[in-house]
Amino acid sequence: MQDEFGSGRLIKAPESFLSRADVATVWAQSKRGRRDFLRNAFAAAAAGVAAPVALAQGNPVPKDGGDPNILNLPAHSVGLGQSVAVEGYGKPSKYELNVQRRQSPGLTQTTQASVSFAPLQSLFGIVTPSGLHFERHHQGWWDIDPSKHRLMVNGMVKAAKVFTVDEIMRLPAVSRFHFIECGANTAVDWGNVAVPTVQYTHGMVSCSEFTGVPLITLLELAGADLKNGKFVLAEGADGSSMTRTIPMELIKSGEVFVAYGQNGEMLRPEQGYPLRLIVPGVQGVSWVKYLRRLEVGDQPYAAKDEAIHYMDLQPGGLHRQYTSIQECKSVVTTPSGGQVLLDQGFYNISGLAWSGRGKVGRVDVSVDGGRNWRTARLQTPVLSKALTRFNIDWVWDGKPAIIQSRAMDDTGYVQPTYKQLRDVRGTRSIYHNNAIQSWLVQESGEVKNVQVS
Ligand SMILES: Nc1nc2c(c(=O)[nH]1)N[C@H]1C(S)=C(S)[C@@H](COP(=O)(O)O)O[C@H]1N2
Ligand SMILES: [Mo]
Repeated sequence: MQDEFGSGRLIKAPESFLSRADVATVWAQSKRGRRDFLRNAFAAAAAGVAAPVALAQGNPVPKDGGDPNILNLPAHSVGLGQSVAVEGYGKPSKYELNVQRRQSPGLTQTTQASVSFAPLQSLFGIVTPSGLHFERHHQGWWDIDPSKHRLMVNGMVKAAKVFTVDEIMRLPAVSRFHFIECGANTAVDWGNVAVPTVQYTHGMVSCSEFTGVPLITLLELAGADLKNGKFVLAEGADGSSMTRTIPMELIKSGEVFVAYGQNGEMLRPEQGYPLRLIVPGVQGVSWVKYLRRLEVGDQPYAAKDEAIHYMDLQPGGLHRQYTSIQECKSVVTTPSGGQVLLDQGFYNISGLAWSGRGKVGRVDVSVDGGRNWRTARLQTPVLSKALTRFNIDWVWDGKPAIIQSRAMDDTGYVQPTYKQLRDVRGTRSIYHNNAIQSWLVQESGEVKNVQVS
């Protein structure tokens, strides 16, 4: 049961799944089977008859004469499995091949300067498996030799300092869970409904446990002027010359760090191996990958990725610049666009919420397009500037329903409706669309992306 868009685990059960009735039959047979097994074994021993032929191939006949596979167990329950470490680095089950990052056809002119979206509809909890982390490259990705890579700290410092990756890995480390969201996530839905699944509407967000060294430590080691230095320019080593200004206030908070680790192992090449900047709460573009230089300065740099791109168009020809924080946002991932509800009855509505300003405080869910709201359960852990998983019970009566989630963060900020957002920003914005998402459940059970103002 796979579909073109990989909308994930269809809620409709595939034929190959056991129904509840089947499960009950199997369970009853298994209990009866165990009794029969004992009875047969005793009878055979008493009568001294020949042992029955084994049912499963290659299954030795036990000496006591009992039927080794009277339960008619599948091969995997009676034979030998695979050897350990057949592959030194494991892979997901072959039944999960539909869980993939995906590109949006026609979105960009070249696949090097493009995006792949994370399959949010297929993920549980809050961590994005590294191989499914969304990708955004401006000039393609590289697998850089860490022994040759260097990170320089210069500008308003006592003496410019160059670090090797090994030197950085010897320093005191921190590990923290954070989400990264591209400022352009949900951008195609500004004007109207544009894409069918949550992978394409919201899949430019991911969450990992990152490990590395606080940026302030590196600045101190270089003797940076932390009084007059107000900004740091971060620069990447790929052809895009990705450069972003990071305010010193954020760095002094200790939250910004230079990472080499992701989910317990080294960063993936697509994520900036061997070094990337982690700027919690701030839009993805500031999380410079293949980080090679940090320059301390006393004013914002107005780099190309701040002066031309990543600005928000406003009505009347105005625009906003340096709007870096990803405001509070949420989305229901199940049920979501492209999925099909099997039949009426119980469903666990599940989704993700996040805020660039701190922790998620509350998530409300509506199944009637925003008329009535119920508060969802937040799944622990609820971490600052990390994805937060929410769940809520729902009994579907088979009638059309519009499912929405509305998150609130611990500053009290509430995720806006499309109308509220468009009143301020118009419809020509690209970045920073954090509006409430709506999924229409049709009578057929099919779920569609819709917009409710
Ligand atoms: N060096 C470098 N850093 C970069 C980019 C890039 O193209 N080159 N893309 C930026 C953008 S726009 C985003 S959204 C994030 C994407 O990170 P990811 O590919 O790990 O998801 O990296 C940012 N850092
Ligand atoms: Mo981005």
